[in-house]
Amino acid sequence: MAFHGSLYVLLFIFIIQGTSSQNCLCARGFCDEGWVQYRNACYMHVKEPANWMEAEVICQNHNRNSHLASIHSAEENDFIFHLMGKPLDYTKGKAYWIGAHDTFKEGTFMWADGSLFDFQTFGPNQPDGLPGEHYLGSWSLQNGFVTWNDFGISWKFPFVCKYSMRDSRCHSNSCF
Ligand SMILES: [Ca+2]
Repeated sequence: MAFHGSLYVLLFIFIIQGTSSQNCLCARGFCDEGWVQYRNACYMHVKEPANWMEAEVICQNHNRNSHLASIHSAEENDFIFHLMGKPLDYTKGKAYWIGAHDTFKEGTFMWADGSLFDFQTFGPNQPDGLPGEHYLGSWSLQNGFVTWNDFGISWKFPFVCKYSMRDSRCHSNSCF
């Protein structure tokens, strides 16, 4: 029995370690319920498809500091790709909106949350700025990383919301 007890303890430790190191996309961390923490921000995968503008409004309604997600590194881009379930075929709606647009000046993209547009990972020949294509979403894999495309607003995709914990009011036990 003692042997079995030890085995169960070992199994339990293994599961805990496996959860923290491999499946950490489900970690709420310090985020509000329904959100997943990555570094100092919280993310939410919204599965119901919407056009870009509808998606941005829905993100703002979830949390007062939330917008469609801005992305500032290849690592963050990869995290979101996994959070979204690695969707790849946008022709079947299997893509997702992120928070950039160039509606003010063609070719000059801005993040909806006001952060600096300091990282980009467009696919080949994108953004092509076809008429009405002002909104960024995921597009295709290149060398194992998902790239972006500028889409027209009429596409309906799932989307990812984000809020920075630095911008949030601290609740009990929910800030550093
Ligand atoms: Ca395009």
